Amino acid sequence: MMRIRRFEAPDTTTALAMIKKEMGEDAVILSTRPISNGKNGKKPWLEVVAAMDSDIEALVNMVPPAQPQEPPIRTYTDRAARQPPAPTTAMPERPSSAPAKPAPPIKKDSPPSLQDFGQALPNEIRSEARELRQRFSRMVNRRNDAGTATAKPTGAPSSQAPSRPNPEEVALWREQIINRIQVTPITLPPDRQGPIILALVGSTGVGKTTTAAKLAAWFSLREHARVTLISMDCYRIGATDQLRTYARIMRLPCELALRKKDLNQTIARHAEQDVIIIDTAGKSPYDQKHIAELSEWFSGPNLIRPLLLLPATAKKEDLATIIAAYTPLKTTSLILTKLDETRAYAALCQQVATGDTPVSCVCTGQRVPEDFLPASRSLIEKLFMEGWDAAVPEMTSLFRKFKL
Ligand SMILES: Nc1nc2c(ncn2[C@@H]2O[C@H](COP(=O)(O)OP(=O)(O)OP(=O)(O)O)[C@@H](O)[C@H]2O)c(=O)[nH]1
Ligand SMILES: [Mg+2]
Repeated sequence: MMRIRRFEAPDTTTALAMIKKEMGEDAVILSTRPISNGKNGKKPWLEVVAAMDSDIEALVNMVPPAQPQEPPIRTYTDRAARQPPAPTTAMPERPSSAPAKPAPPIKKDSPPSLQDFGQALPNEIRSEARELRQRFSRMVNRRNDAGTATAKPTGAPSSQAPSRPNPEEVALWREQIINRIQVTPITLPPDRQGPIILALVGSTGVGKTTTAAKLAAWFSLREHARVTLISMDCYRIGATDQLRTYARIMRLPCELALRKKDLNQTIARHAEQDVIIIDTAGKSPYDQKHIAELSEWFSGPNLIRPLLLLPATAKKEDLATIIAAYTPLKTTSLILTKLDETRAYAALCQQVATGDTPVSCVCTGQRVPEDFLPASRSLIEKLFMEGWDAAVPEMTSLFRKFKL
């Protein structure tokens, strides 16, 4: 019986369907690689090597003593795909019913083989095999669900489609995602009673202090508002000096508040201001204690609006983690930073569109105050639909309009 099988298909969906049909739900994918790059009018083609979980365990438990020097476990999938050495295992060029050829006997001085490190590390390989199988079945389930998910935008690529979605479909899908993004630039309500208080929160190094200075400049220079800066960052050496330096250049008051009591007293002292901007310490989104502490500090008599900074350079999973981690703070809006440091906005766009929190500002570089703009729908659309280069003229004209 064939155990490790090689499949060729025009795309992953078709390959997965073939594997599922021929090998069942327990099959795991050992490797995938393109075997034609689609150049010269040729359609791209894919080679997928798959195996049964039980076969991997059989390979592991079979055969001779371990070599003293073992290669790292991570090479397992590559090696398994290239040289399956088990006597009962063969890998045909194409799926076929031909009988399996026995593998050549292993020489004593031959390099370490699959069996060797399988012998030494069976548990690790078993757990990797299990993980691969779970990933495979998650992939299959996701594709099966895609067609029935009601939350998906209409026109989304269907799981049933035998080939890749065409560019028009993708553009339509992207447009529908972008349309879901809420955009609400921060403004000063004319009928406000007391200052609006904005607290910048987010992971380490996302641009909180720089954006605090940009926001202060925006309100002070553009809106002619009275602005106070407060630093609550006693965590990093020099953090307060960084904000103080910006404040000194802009001739704005800057205070330090290290506890909830200090914060409320400082806010009370600056009650005649139009805007108070609080800079907080950056911590890991997994630091729940820090987020609970912020939540506690911001509760109380003053309405403090937490603004969550999301860097365009973060991975999709990390953005989702950050958004989820800061949910207890009830963030009122999002500030997108470091948009200039990448040209790939799909992850950010998707994550921002997933929630209801509006985008209020965008940061496009390190310069204070220049590289900052209040969010506008047309800018967000341009950037996420057409990319950085297409959005630059729009940004330039907005900078000119705001005369920063
Ligand atoms: N390219 C680029 N760099 C930025 C942007 N915003 C901030 N930076 C840079 O990112 C670095 C970190 O910025 P900070 O403002 O200190 O970040 P932070 O979130 O206050 O950092 P911590 O307080 O340490 O958590 C600095 O070098 C900034 O100049 C941006 O929009 N684009
Ligand atoms: Mg900072």
